[in-house]
Amino acid sequence: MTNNKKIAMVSGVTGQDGGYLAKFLLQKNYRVLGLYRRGATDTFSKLREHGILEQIELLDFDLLEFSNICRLLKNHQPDEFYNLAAQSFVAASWEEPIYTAQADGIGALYILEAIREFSPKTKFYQASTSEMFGKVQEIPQTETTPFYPRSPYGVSKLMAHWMCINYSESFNIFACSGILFNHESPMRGKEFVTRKITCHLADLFTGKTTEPLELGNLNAKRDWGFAGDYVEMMWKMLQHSEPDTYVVATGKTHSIREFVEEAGRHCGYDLHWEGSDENEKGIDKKTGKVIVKVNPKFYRPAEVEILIGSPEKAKRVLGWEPKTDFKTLCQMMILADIERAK
Ligand code: F7E
Repeated sequence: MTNNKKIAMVSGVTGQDGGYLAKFLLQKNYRVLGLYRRGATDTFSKLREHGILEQIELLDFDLLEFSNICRLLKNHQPDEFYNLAAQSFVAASWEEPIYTAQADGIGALYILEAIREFSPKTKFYQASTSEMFGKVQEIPQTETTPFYPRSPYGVSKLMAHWMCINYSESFNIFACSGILFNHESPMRGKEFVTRKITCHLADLFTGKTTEPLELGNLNAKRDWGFAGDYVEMMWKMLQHSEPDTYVVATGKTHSIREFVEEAGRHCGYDLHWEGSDENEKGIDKKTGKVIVKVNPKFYRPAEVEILIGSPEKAKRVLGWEPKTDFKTLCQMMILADIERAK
C-alpha cells in the first residue's frame, strides 16, 4: 500500500548521511525517493552495504540544474525534503570555491524556490554545519553563537542557512536547519580525516602497506559524533510543530592526535610523539616503527582550530541525545576497516 506512505526526498542519498537517513526513513515506513548525481564512480556502494539499494526509488538530480529540481518537486510533491547533497570536503573548497558556492549555497536556494513555487507544503531540512562557526566566537557553540566561517565551504553553507531561515519567515515554508558538527561512521568518505586514519591504520595492521600515515594539523579539535545517531535528529526536526535551527553535537571535543592514538590502540600501537610541527612523527613504542608523519600538504589555508557544540536545545526541545561516544565511534570505524582490509 505505497499510496498511504509519506514521501521523503533525500538529496545526496549516495553519501554517508544519505545512506543512514534513507535506512532510518524506510524503517519508519516512508517511501524514499533518493536523489543522486549521475556520473560519480561506484555511486551506490554505501546503499548496497546498507542493504537498502532495492528499496529506494532513485532519481537523477543535480544541485546546479534548476529545471530538474523544479520538475522533481512538481511531479512528486514530497512530504519532506532532506538536502544532504553538497560539495562537502572543506579542503577542496579552496580549489573549487565557485563550484562550492553554487552547489552548497545557490543549490539550496534552488530547492527552496522550487518548494515555494511548486510544492509549498513540503517540509525542508537543510544540512547546515559547524564549519559556519569556524573561528569560534564562543565555547561551546550554540544556536545563538555568532558565525565566523573560515573556508569557502563554510561561507557557502552560511548562505544556505540564512536562506532557509529567510524562506521560512518570508513565505511560511517549513524549513529547518540542523547545525551538525562532524559526524563519522564506517561509511565516511576516505578524504575525511577519521576515515583516512582508520583506512590507513587498517592497511598497516594487515600488511597491505608499510608506509606511514601522512596527516596535516594534528592539533585541530573536533566534536565527533556518529552519523547513525545524527540522522534521527534530522527527522525529529521535521516532526516538530515549528521549524527551527538546532545544534547537533556531542558536547565533547578531541584532537586529530587523540583520534589516531585511540584508533592505533586497536591495532596494538602505543604511539609516542617526537619532533614538532612538520617534523613531528608518531612512533610505536614497542617496535620503534614510524606510524604517522606530518605532511604540510594537508594543512589548510585557514584552519578551524576547535569545535565543540552544545546539544542542550536538541535534548530540551526534541528529546534527542547522542548515543555513541568517541571511543565507541573510533572502535566501530577501525574494526570495520580492519575487516574490509582482510
Ligand atoms: O577535517 C584536520 C583538518 O576533513 C577535520 C565535513 O563533513 O565536518 C567535516 O569537515 C580536521 C581539520 O573534516 C588531515 O585540518 C589533519 O582540522 O575530517 P575533515 P572537516 O573539515 O572538519 C564538517 C562539520 C562539515 O560540514 C564538512 O562537510 O582534521 N586534518 N590532517 C586533516 N583533514 C583531512 N581531511 N586530511 C588530513 O590529512
